[in-house]
Amino acid sequence: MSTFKTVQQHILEQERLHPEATGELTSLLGSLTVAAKIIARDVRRAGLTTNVLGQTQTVNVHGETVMKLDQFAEDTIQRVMGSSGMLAVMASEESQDVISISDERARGNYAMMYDPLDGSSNIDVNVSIGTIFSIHRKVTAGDDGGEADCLQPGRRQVAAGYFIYGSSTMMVYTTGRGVSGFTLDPGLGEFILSHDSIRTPDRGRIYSINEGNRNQWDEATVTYIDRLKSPGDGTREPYSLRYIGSLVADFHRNLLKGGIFLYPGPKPKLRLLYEAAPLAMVAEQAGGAATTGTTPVMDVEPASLHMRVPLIIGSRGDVDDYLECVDGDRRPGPDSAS
Ligand code: AHM
Ligand code: MG
Repeated sequence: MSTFKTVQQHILEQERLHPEATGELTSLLGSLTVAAKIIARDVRRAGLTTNVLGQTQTVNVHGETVMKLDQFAEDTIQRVMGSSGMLAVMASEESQDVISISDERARGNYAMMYDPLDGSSNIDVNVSIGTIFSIHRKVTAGDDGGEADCLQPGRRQVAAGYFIYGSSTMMVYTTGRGVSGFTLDPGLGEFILSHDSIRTPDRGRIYSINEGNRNQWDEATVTYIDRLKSPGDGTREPYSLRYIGSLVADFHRNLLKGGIFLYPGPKPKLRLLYEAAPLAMVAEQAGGAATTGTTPVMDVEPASLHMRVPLIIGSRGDVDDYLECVDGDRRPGPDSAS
């Protein structure tokens, strides 16, 4: 008989593997599932309620128009996680500065970075979107956290993962001991273990990149993509292009099926703290890899909250092939903050 396990049971089990654990991380991740259930509920009803689809009048820190559902997800996470009692500070893709925990009694020992609703441009057209999260231990002294708690390299994450609001709602997360996936049972309102010990294939047959940006790619990327399309030596079939334009959805598909996602330099778009580092931890824990072209994403030192980096992530064999194409002189480096 197959085992039945809720995400809460699973998180508790993971905690027991860490003798020093205090239960705070378990509680934090538990609160996060509550926020995600609220977001999932409203994403499901998006076409039915008039106040959820469409744009707000606000432009975010990246110059992008904030969608109503973006704002709703941001408010939900701030509300639920701000009162969880487990966080010292938060930082969001949607907020210029760090988000303090206003209630002193609700302050904890972790910092959380998140992208409340990744793939916003797809919200109005019913395409999968997601929430990405990254959790670090607080490293500064004092009760309230600050920017220094957020500006830690991905290698120091204690947990990371994402929720995907797709044909079903899933949570995929890691605390550094492999990757597990849970599917939300809408009847029970619980995330149930559906993908135990996820391992990504060593190599895939899919590449995911915005081909419309070809004129802006660095040379290594042009060379690599051309090789995927026309392997030349006849030993391989050309790869298939699959690009949703929703990072969580593109990443999730490639994680399960194998393949590579690229948002390369010299004009990277994706943000280190909210997108690249957490997905890099998931990829590595599932046996895959993530690089900027010069550095493993997990080792990049964040220079600022909204720093962007090239992201090449997926099956290890495919990422290695990409790195072979990186010419020494033309390597794309992590972009400065933008
Ligand atoms: P967002 O966080 O504002 O939604 O932007 C990030 C999204 C990713 O989900 C996706 O991979 C990428 O932007 C797509 O960008 P583009 O439209 O340039 O291909
Ligand atoms: Mg995003």
